[in-house]
Amino acid sequence: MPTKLFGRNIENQLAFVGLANAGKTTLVKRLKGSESLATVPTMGMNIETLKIGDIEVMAVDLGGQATYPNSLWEPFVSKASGIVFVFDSADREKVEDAGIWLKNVIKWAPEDSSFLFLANKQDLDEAMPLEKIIEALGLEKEIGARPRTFAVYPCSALTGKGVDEPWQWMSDRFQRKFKRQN
Ligand SMILES: Nc1nc2c(ncn2[C@@H]2O[C@H](COP(=O)(O)OP(=O)(O)OP(=O)(O)O)[C@@H](O)[C@H]2O)c(=O)[nH]1
Ligand SMILES: [Mg+2]
Repeated sequence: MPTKLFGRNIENQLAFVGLANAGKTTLVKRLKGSESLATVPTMGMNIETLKIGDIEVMAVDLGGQATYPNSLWEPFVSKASGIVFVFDSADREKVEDAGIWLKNVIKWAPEDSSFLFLANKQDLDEAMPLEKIIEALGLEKEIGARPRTFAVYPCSALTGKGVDEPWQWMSDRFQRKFKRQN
């Protein structure tokens, strides 16, 4: 029997994680096609529904501030089918901190989950290029460990540039999984 959370199958769960201000809520709003991308810091979490083909996906947008990563992320990440780690490419001071949380999230993620790392805020002049981020966070190793289920893309949730391709990747992963279950 599939486990239910708020009346939905949690197998179809997508967890959005990343440090505060990385752009998770902006991204979810864009994926939902919301008219306004205005956000406030997420207190706790927001739960949204996203459509992938004819699959209804529960998107859990988790707050990145203060104590949330410690207390709130693990229960959602450890049951998610898809995990989206949003990284602020322009925040050079928090690279190390982001790397620590990324390692934890990778550890909590189910082995067969689809893991998407997004180097967000690429529209900003001060954004680090993708190659630098891959090197700083040791992403090469993660891709090598699970080449089909771990993907890395640069994007801007604010302008929308580069968002379609990774979302297509995640959609393909969900559709593949859904087909296997039927
Ligand atoms: N320039 C730029 N700004 C962005 C981008 N994505 C988000 N932002 C801005 O970054 C700020 C924080 O965005 P949120 O989406 O609220 O960040 P969050 O990750 O949900 O933050 P928490 O809820 O506190 O964990 C807002 O001012 C956004 O407009 C982007 O791709 N480029
Ligand atoms: Mg938020």
